[in-house]
This record gives sequence, structure tokens and C-alpha cells, in this order.
Amino acid sequence: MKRSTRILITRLGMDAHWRGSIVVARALRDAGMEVVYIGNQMPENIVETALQEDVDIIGLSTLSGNHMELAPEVVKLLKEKGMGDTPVILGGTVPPADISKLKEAGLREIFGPGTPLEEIIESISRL
Ligand code: B12
Repeated sequence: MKRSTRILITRLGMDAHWRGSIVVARALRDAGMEVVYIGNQMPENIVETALQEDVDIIGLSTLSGNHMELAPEVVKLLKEKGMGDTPVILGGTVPPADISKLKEAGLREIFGPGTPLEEIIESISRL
């Protein structure tokens, strides 16, 4: 039997904005995915938990402007741990100019404020 998609959801660094990550986590759970929600974490802990929990995909959330420092760090550490195939996605307030830089750094999808939940579910299923 095929297991359901297992996704790790975390808020990057000290980001205080919890609502978006909770709304998305609940929508993914309701769509049949297994959600591991670990609140605020730094890249090292995110990658360590992803390894231990054997997740299929990692979802980062931040609205506090720390995405350019911390999100690429998650991708880099995953590669160092031999988990470079695990897709990393990001949601929150990301200025348009940063999107291409984050994609070049290995982030697979970026979801800004107001993204319909169906679109997020569909993208994750595809990844
Ligand atoms: C509520 C709020 C707060 C609350 C947060 C509590 C809470 N409820 O979470 C409080 C008061 C704590 C707060 C604090 C701050 N805030 Co504030 N806040 C907001 C506000 C008004 C709404 C955010 C919200 O809840 N949106 C509703 C949710 C459902 O939407 P969302 O989070 O965007 O999520 C969607 C997508 O982004 C995406 N998504 C989000 N996470 C994830 C995760 C995954 C895995 C995926 C796939 C998708 C995804 O999908 C969701 C659905 O579409 C926004 C303005 C705005 N309109 O965005 C400012 C805003 C985000 N805040 C801002 C700022 C500056 C701050 C502070 C730095 C202010 C300060 N000087 O102290 C602090 C942050 C401190 C910190 N350490 O993080 C700025 C950010 C600017 C930036 N990043 O460039 C904003 C944009 C306001 C502004 N216009 O200036 N804030």
C-alpha cells in the first residue's frame, strides 16, 4: 500500500507569524497528508528532524524577512546530509525579486500571501 505524503512544516528561525503555517498544515492534513509540525526552528534542527522523521517534503514558513539567509541554508544542509532530493518549499512574504534567487538556491516552490490552499495542495502532490 502506498503511504501518504509526509510533510515537515516549520517556521523559519524566530518568525512570529504562526497563522499561515497552521492554516496550511490543517489543509494538508485534511487532504490526507501526514503533517509533522515543529514550530520555530533553525536550519540545523529542521534538517535533523527531516532525517529522523523520514519526510517526503519540507515546508518552510516565514513572514519576517529572514528567508534569504535561512531558506538556502536548509537546502545546503540537506545536500550535505545526502537528502538533496527532498523538495523544499517556502510560504510567506517573499518580495518578487527574491523568488528567482531562492529558486536558484534550490527552493522548489514559493507561495505568497493569499495563495489558494488548493493550489498549495496540488503543488505538493505534484512534487
Ligand atoms: C498578524 C500579523 C502579525 C502577528 C502574527 C501573529 C499570527 N497570527 O501569526 C504579530 C503581531 C505577532 C506580527 C508580528 C510582526 N510582524 Co506581522 N503581520 C501580520 C499580518 C497582518 C497578517 C499575517 C497573517 O496572519 N496572514 C494570514 C495567513 C493565513 O496568511 P500567510 O501567513 O501569508 O500565509 C499564506 C501564504 O503566505 C502561504 N504560506 C505561509 N506559510 C506557509 C508555509 C507553507 C509550508 C506553505 C506551503 C505556504 C505557506 O500560504 C498561506 C495561505 O495562502 C501581516 C500582513 C499581511 N497581510 O500579510 C503582517 C506582516 C507579515 N508583519 C510584518 C512585520 C514587519 C512584523 C514584525 C517584524 C513587526 C515588528 N517590527 O515587530 C513582527 C515580526 C516579529 C517576528 N519575530 O517574526 C510585515 C512583514 C514585512 C516583510 N516580511 O517584508 C507584514 C507583511 C506587515 C507589513 N505590511 O509590513 N505580525
